[in-house]
Amino acid sequence: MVDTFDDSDYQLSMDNIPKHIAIIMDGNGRWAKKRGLQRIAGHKEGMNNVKTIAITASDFGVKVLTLYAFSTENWGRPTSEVNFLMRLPIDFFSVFMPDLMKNNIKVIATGLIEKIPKNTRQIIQRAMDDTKDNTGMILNFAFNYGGRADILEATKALAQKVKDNEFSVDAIDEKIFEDNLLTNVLGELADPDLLIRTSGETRISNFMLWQLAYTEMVFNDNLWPDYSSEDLEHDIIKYQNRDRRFGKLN
Ligand code: V07
Repeated sequence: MVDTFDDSDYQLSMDNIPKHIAIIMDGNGRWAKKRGLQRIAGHKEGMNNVKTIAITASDFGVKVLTLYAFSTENWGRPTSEVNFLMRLPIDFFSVFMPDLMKNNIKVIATGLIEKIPKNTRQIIQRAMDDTKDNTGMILNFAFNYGGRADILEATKALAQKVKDNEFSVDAIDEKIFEDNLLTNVLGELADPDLLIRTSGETRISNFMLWQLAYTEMVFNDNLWPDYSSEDLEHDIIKYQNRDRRFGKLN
């Protein structure tokens, strides 16, 4: 049913918009290769598309858009590519800051931020400061993020708190666990309602392992630089035609 779903007759319903959408922006390297360009040209094009999709999501009334920008595993790529990727947030904000302000979008970053180069970190921090009073959509960059690392760090923090007698082992429940994950800043919006992965790959790749427990997933065949506002609309329509049960029967 899900895979044969034809949404051409269906319309977007504005009262069932997923509150939190997470996207794995895959296919930038392949997009470049298809055109005989270097991988970094694909990353640059992908960066421009972040603006388009963020504004569209904001217009639809999405409350949180999480974008998987750099995983803890991406350090294993060639140094030249890693260096290029580390500069993309600088380019991004130097070009798109006015658009973010105009659309009342608030920027945050979740990930092991300490490990990224100082100048990039400072630019991200400044963007977070400059947009902190914006009341619209939260644009959350998962930057140097890994799902297992997130869970491991939470576990260590909890172990330390038990050791410090902040609470007993038995007191640890899902709420306390979530308070120690990197997404705790998102409060009740921490868990995505919809995960989209572009470029036809059907894996989670260590993204938000805890938070994706009940998330609906849509795998779109388009490469990220080609992923359009219409694609986002179609993927949200797919979400709206799913039956979310959270393990219950109803
Ligand atoms: C990156 C462009 C999108 C496709 C995926 C790979 C390349 C935007 C950012 C970014 C990150 C943090 C931030 C502001 C912008 C970014 C990386 C890669 C590493 F605060 N796009 N983009 N960061 N790509």
